[in-house]
Amino acid sequence: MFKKILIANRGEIAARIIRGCQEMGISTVAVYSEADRRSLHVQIADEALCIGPPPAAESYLHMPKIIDAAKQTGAEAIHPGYGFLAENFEFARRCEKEKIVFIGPNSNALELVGDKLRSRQAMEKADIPIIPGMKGAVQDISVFIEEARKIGYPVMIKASAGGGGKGMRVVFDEKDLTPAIEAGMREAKSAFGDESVYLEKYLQEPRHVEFQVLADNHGNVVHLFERECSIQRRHQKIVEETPSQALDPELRSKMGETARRVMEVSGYNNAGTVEFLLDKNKNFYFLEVNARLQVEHPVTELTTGVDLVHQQILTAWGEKLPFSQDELAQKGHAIECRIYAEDPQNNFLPSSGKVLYLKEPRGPGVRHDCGIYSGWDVPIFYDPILAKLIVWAENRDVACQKMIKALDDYVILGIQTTINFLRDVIDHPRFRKGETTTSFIPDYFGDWAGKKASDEKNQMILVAAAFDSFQASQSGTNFKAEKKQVYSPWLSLGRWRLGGK
Ligand code: MV4
Repeated sequence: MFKKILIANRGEIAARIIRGCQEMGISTVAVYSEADRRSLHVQIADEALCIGPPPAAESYLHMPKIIDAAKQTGAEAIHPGYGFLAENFEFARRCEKEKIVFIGPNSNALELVGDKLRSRQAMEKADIPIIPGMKGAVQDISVFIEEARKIGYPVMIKASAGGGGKGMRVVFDEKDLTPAIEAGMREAKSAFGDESVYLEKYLQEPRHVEFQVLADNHGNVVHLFERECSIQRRHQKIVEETPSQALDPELRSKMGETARRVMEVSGYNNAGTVEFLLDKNKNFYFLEVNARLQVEHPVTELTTGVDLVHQQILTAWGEKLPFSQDELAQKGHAIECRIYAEDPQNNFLPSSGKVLYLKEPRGPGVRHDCGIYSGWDVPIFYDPILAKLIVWAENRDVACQKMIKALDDYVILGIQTTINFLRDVIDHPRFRKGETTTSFIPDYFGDWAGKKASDEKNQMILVAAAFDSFQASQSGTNFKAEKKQVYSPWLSLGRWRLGGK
């Protein structure tokens, strides 16, 4: 097995991966920017290396610095987490060239699935259902007009380079088509440096249902069922769950089998996710492959009992998958809420500053994947995700109850967070009924003003925070991340015992 793995990421996901490595007896190397000197991932890793100034382009996205860090520390593999270099096929290729194992798919599969139009073509050839529309990038407006007439309005313009809703436009009428294409091209150009766009049929109020897949280096591919991720705000997921209320066993196995084939067709290995859109009539269409460990992976772990980080490491090492498709099953229900440093009462403006107090929720079936601690300063440079709260219960109703209780118990002081917003989302009658489509947030939470916590709760929180801060001051907590204390029982013993007496 690998002896040492470098984690090319930060925050909660770096902490999650470090934990997974340590559980397997693998030593870990954290890399960090100057803004992250005191970050949690630096404190919990076995070794830590500063790789540059705060901007990601000069640190977490800087390929030569990260490869150097791996060489310098003797790390045999790099886990990229999500975001940053996770889906960068050039980075995967450089790792391959340097004989450092990239814990993710091979660079060719990564290149293919990163190109929306190319993967659409490959999937159509393999009889994977795709949304009706264009399969090639053309510049000629008349081709768009003709295609839109053929498939019928409404249609959607999408960027070939794709992602995050950038360059996307819905068009209900032919007279609006040309300006929408031009606007889409402009937006795609500035977001991706690639102005090519294509057109497909617009699905109204679809659900976003994705399938987790694991593929080893020996041709075995299994799926680990679905995650329902329709609760999104401006293309950012905020709540994910499994199983999806929209699937029955038959549809689930049909979509799962399709997801498996998507990975086979792509020549994919390691963990990945196949995204589908599901329409009102339960037709499903391939959307794209997410070639990484995803933020929402814990709901799959809790319902299948499979540790996805362990499996990523094992398959990267060359092990065969330890289970076949028919040995995998879903049990119970899991829900995840993403905790962001954002102000829901101020248009979700990112919030930075010192975490004055953190009280983590606990209880049976409660998991908290966390990247922060009391006393830490949230930097402004990166994605504002702080932590994830995941619950498991025997069924969806109980899982919702557990989530509400856990959110009620959860306290973060000093910065604005999405905790109270999430509580209202989970408690909404439509959510409780499982009526979750991609228009849920805009329909019911477009103008969320929130509720003030009761004076009594605020007072209790303040007393608890004051007490906690007093305790911290008494114990002389220090945050010297760069000089790591190596724990040795001998250091705490007197000279006479060291002398063997
Ligand atoms: C669509 C669609 C409707 N019709 N494509 C948004 C991000 C991107 N990955 C795909 N997206 C969509 N593509 C067609 N043909 C609606 C969306 C969409 C969406 C999809 C999943 C989750 C949330 C969404 C929110 C708005 C739009």
